[in-house]
Amino acid sequence: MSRIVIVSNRTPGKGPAAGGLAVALRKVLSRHEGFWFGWSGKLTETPDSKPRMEDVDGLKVAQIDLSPQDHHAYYAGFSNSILWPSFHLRLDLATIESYWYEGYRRVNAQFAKALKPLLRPDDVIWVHDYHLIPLASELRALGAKNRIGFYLHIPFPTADALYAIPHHGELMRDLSRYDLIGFQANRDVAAFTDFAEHQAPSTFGISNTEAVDFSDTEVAAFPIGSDPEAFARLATSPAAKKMIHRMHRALGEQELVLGVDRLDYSKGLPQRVEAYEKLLANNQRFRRKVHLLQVAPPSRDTIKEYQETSDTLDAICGRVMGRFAEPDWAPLTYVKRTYGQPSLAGLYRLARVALVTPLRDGMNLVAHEYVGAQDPENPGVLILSRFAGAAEIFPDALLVNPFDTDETAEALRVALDMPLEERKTRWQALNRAATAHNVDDWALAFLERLSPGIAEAGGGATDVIYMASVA
Ligand code: ADQ
Repeated sequence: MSRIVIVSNRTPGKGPAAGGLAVALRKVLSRHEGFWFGWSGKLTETPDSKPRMEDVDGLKVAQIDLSPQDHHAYYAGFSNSILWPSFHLRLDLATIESYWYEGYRRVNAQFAKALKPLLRPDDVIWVHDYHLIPLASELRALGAKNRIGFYLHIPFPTADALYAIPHHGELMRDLSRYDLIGFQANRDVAAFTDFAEHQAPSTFGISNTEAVDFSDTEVAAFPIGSDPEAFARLATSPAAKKMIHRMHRALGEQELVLGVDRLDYSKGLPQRVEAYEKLLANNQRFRRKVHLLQVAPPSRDTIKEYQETSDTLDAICGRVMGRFAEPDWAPLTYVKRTYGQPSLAGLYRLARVALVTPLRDGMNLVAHEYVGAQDPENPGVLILSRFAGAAEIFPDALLVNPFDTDETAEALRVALDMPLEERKTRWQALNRAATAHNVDDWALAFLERLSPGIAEAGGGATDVIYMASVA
């Protein structure tokens, strides 16, 4: 029986997985036999090229270490200072150092060299995310003829932003070595197709002047989701109730407006707080009646642009406090830490409004989780950026342009004033959509398209090899 090999940047660690993606991928592996391959999280000057096979909470994981220099160039450098900002259309935040590309390719070659000896001819390989675009090319160069699929968790850029990425021609050629490319949203498929059909190859230098042939690569949208039923259960768990109780004591009669994000410039946090500031400025009646809780644990904080986003957010939260706080009332709380899923589910359940307003996002799982955790008899309102992939799934949210803070402030007013009947009608539609796009079906749909029949065959025991790098 074919095994499934999942490859991502980081291998999963022991204990409960923090992010939605890690939870989703673990789920695949709990149903299919196999393993997960990726970076161990360890840095060493002389990494062993042979992977270590370990059992991590019942999951087979093969992992390699990396040298600090290679890891820096590959991860903080090319992946997160060039690809991430460019794919999110933030060219102003991209930093280009030409040697980072060499490190990026070197790490992908190391991954391929370590993974290839573990492969059987009929293994099906599922590679995750922008850190590993060249992996199929590197594996093919070593003779791998397996079915290899690639899933991009972040948005695909417009052609202009793509052309701003050094070596974009090689990266596109790398993508053409996959049998299947999965995107989050139709928007991404359209951007990719636009590039593929109207390539303007570089005439600078002697390489990359030929258009890339994508005729052997299938491309489709596979919108990821969460597990809404699990969030519904979690939201009434003892840990969630404890969090709700704690918050009730702190909030009294105030309505909770909630934001939950990694601290990343793509999430639109300063604009969000500014919209809240406008709500309070324009509508005196909401003062003392609402409270914004923004949960935003730091992420990638060795990168300058992330530190700057953190400073900006500190400043704007301070400004709103200074403008509206009184000795016995604070308009907002800003918490920089992670919570377990049950506590998070409690916060979602209590929140009258969720502000999910990224400037650009592949999908955004917080939107899915919030919908899953609502009380059907008294659901809250989802305010969602039209630039999140989730906007294609949730047309019944209040869709906003996150750059237009007046519009978001007005959406907040509408959400806080929304009658129960309308909240219920909207939530029922949102919950149907979240259920229809649950994470289990997402994984099966991708695998089934990559290798027809594999999902059914895997009911209990397909071998899954997960060679991966989760951001
Ligand atoms: P992210 O950019 O990390 O993911 P998102 O989809 O919102 O964004 O996922 C965040 C996950 O982290 C959620 O599951 C959330 O519960 C969790 N999380 C966030 N803050 C937390 C906190 N303070 N404590 C605990 N957990 C927290 C990337 C892409 C997205 C895409 C996902 C999955 O950028 O667009 O939806 O991958 O494909």
